[in-house]
Amino acid sequence: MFSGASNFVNGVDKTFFIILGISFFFLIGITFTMIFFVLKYNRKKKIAAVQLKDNTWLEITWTLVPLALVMGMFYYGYMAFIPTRYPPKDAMEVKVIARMWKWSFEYKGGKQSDSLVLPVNKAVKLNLESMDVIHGFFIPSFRLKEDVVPGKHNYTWCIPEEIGQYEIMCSSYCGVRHSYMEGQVVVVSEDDFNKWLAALPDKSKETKSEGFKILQNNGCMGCHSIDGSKIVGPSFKGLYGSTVELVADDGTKKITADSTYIKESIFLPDKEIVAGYQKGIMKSYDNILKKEDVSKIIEYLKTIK
Ligand code: HEC
Ligand SMILES: [Cu+2]
Repeated sequence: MFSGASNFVNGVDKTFFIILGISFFFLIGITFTMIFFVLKYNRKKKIAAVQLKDNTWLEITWTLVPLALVMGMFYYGYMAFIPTRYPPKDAMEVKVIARMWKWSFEYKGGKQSDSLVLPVNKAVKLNLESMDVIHGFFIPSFRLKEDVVPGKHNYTWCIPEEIGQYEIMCSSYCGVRHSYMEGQVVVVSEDDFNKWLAALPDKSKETKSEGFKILQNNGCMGCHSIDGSKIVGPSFKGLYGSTVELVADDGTKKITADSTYIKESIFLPDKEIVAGYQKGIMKSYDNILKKEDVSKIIEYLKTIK
C-alpha cells in the first residue's frame, strides 16, 4: 500500500481509506450505541415506553448526513477514476493480448514478449485484446484493472513510477486454468528499456514453421504442450502416428493418430474423447481454422516426435 508504483496509486488508495474510515466509524458507533441502549433500557429497569411522533429535524439530519457522506465517497472515487480514461496523446502504445491462459504483449513494430517491460516515468497506453473469452487485465500494485472483451477495443493506461517487478493477474474467471493466468510487469530505466526492446527477438520474422505459428496464434498452446507435458489436453509431442485410446458413446477403442484423426479432433473435438480427458473443454475450430491451416498443423505435428 502507498507504494506509489503508478500514478493511480494515490487516488485509489485515498478513496479506499476514506470509505474504510467511514465504514469503520459507523461500525464502532452503531455497535456502541446498541450496547448502550441494551444496558440503559434493559427490561429489568422497567422504564415506561414513550411514544414519539415524527421529528422533522431528526429526519432532515438522517437524510442529509448520509447523503453528504456518499456524495463524498462518490467524489473521491470519481476523481480517481476519470484520469484512468484519458491517456496522454504521446503515450507509448503496447498491445496486450489475452488468451486462455496467458498474457502476451506486442510492441510497436510487432515484437512480442511474455512479460510487460516498461520504462519508468513514461506514460504507456495498453490496448487490450482478447483472442477468446472475457479476461480481466489486473495489476494490483498499479491499482489498474480493466476487462478484456473479445471484439471490443478496451484500453487502459498508466505511468509506472518505481523500478521493480509487479504481478499481472486475470480478474475474470476464464476457465480451468484461470488462476494460472499470471504475468509480470518489469519496470526499468528508459535506457534499459531501449536496450531490451532492441534485443527482443522478432517472432513475426522467425523462421518457425507455419504450423507452429497457427497453433500459437489460435491459443492451442494454452492447453497442449509440445514438450510432452500434460496441461489441459494431451501433449502434441509424439502424437502423430502414435496409438491413442478413445472413449466414445459406444465404448473405448484404440486408433492410430493419422491426419484424419487429427482433423476430426480439431473440428469435432467432442465426438470422441482421449481416455483420461474431459469432454466439452476443447471447442470446435470448425469456423476458425481453414482446411489448409489444419494441413499445416499436421505437417508440423509430424516433426515433433
Ligand atoms: C481449452 C483447452 C484446449 C484448447 C484451447 C485446444 N485444445 Fe485440443 N484438446 C483439449 C483436450 C482437453 C483434449 C482431449 C479431449 C478430447 O479428445 O477432446 C484435446 C484434444 C486434442 C487433439 C487430440 C489429441 C490426442 O492426443 O489424441 C488434438 C489433435 C487437438 N486437441 C488439437 C488442438 C488444436 C490444433 C488446437 C488449436 C487450434 C486445440 N487443440 C486447442 C483441449 C484444448
Ligand atoms: Cu483470463
